[in-house]
Amino acid sequence: MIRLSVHTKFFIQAFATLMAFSSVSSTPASAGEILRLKAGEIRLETASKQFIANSAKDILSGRSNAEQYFILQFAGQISESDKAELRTQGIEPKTYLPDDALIVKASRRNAAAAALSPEISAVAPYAAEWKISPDIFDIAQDHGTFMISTFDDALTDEVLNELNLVPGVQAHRSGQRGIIAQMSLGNVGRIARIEGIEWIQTLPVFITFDLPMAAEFITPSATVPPITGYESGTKLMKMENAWKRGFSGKGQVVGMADTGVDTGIISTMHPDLSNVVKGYAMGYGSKTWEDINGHGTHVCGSVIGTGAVSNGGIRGGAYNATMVVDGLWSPIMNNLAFKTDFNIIVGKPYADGARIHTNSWGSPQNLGAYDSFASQADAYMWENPEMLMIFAAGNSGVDANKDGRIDEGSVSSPGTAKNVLTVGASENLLAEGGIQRAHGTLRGGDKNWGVEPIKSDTLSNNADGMACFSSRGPTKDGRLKPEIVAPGTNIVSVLSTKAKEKMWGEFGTDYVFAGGTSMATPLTAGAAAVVREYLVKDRGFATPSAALLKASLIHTAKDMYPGQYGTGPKQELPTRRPNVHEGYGRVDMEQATSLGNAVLVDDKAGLGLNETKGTSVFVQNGKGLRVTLVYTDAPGAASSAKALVNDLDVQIVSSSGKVYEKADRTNNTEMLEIANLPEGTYQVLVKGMNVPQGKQGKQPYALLISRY
Ligand SMILES: [Ca+2]
Ligand SMILES: [Ca+2]
Ligand SMILES: [Ca+2]
Repeated sequence: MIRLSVHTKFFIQAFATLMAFSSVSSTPASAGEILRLKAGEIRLETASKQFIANSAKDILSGRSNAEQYFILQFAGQISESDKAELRTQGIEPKTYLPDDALIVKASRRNAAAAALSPEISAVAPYAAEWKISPDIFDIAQDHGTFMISTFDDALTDEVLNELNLVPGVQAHRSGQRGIIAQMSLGNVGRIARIEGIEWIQTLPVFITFDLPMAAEFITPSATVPPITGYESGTKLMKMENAWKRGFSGKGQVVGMADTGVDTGIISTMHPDLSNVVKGYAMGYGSKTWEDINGHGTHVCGSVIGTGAVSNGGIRGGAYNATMVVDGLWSPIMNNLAFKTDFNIIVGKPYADGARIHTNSWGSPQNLGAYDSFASQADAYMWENPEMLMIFAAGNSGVDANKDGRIDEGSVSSPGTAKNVLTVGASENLLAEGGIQRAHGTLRGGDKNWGVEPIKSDTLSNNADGMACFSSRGPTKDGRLKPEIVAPGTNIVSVLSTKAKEKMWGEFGTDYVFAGGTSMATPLTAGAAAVVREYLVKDRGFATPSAALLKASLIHTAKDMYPGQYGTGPKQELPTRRPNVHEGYGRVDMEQATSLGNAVLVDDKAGLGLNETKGTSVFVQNGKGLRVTLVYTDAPGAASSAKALVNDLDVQIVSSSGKVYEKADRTNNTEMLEIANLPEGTYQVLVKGMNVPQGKQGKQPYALLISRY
């Protein structure tokens, strides 16, 4: 929504003037002709000619040695040797931009010289108007708080000093490449010209992704009903089947960033949380990681709760794993408030041995955007490919256009990141306790869920239904999110002894009901810990990549098609998986820990541009093949209109040469499911279609192949 204040209108005029220097076009073009930015599709030709024409003047004015940031666009795909060649010319490649362009650091002279090469189609200074997120127009006030990213850690202090020299700007450092600044919208246009700034966006406000409920909506329960096994949410995920096989997370360490856990003191921790081994106080002004909110304790219990006080009746999926806690609660802000730097939030638990990190929070603004924070999440996983970061999709699922279907495009950042596993909520199966009212009667229900079949439906009456509030994909650049769902309504877990609120109502004295993608996410993290234990102990992967872990969960998920409203015009899941509601389906631990007949590939060397690797499998007549490819991609630029950087494809090729493929140019996760194949040997090929930002030129990947 664009709400225009007088100042905003003034700012848009200023912005339009800036934009006039670049010609915007939406016509498709071949590789290396169009720059696809959030600011628009841009042809660099004019700006490039202008820059080259001015390079003689630079020499005369003594400016030619000044280093700055440029966009170099190539006439075709960028190879590793192209980048090596740039380095020999004193040009430092930084970020990839589609199509076939790089942001580089170079002197004006070297940049102008590079333009002479036939491989380079254009060179132009990285312009101020490309650095500004379109979401800035969404803010209602003249003043705002903004997040500014620099190109380099070493530049951040320099940029900070320059910012603080601008009248009316108050800025402080937040993280390696991050600055938080308060200023007017007019100043945003002004400071965008500062060299070294990559991106400016509004500062995300992070919230926990439990769905708040008014106390009068809660079904009172005088006595604790007998435990059926469904309360924790683990039963619908068939977690018991993994436990029976001996996998319950032993030896695995899970990190969690949240409001804290229980007392924040190991020696006085709730008996169910005896596997919490360490915690950090990371909230602004906080000296403790105690949980006065209750959210973090509930989330923690869903991962590693032992069920000590319920005879194992209510426990987390990985009740034998251990937990390291990041407390993000700020007593000053009375909310989540912390230094937004994954090298700290995820880096500390990583150093403590965690290889799964669960996050039931995000920012419900600028839905679907691949913003700076999403890019940073991807960067952390790119640098640390064994760490699987898991994020809740958010609770922005609504039927605003009143067609009886939840609208698309509502996933929150950082759940919009490519490499993280993003989790939506499906319904738990529980007819008593918690919230049992019809959707239409909940707060905002008339507006959000006011049309049948959603209106009179309830939250936990159909195992194959989506939670109405669960955020839906795709992202703004068309990527499929969430990838997976787990139960997230009327979930019972541990009640913090410090909590002031009782969320969706108490369940006895030690437990409490809650709902939200917040609850589905730790259940998935517990599943990931159990699958990781299985991969290590049963499948011989000593250090499985996050991509393999993510692929294993996706590959074995249960398609909930057609959802809870039958088939027809208001069918909940419009297509079989993958779809932007359930992703690839609900976590299924029976399948995820019995991959005996599957081929699992964790290729850490990876593929370069135009390289192909193949695996052959024999398929009996009438059987099907399911192939899942997942890779942890290089981080996309926040300024880019497209997050995907490296592009691998998977193909199935029959002995007669028939090719099955999706030729996906958008996602870093692909699944091919081909049923009823003729008998024969099939080649499963993974191809490097485009690898502009490889590790030594190569993109690692994980691949799972099953016959069914
Ligand atoms: Ca709708
Ligand atoms: Ca329902
Ligand atoms: Ca692809």
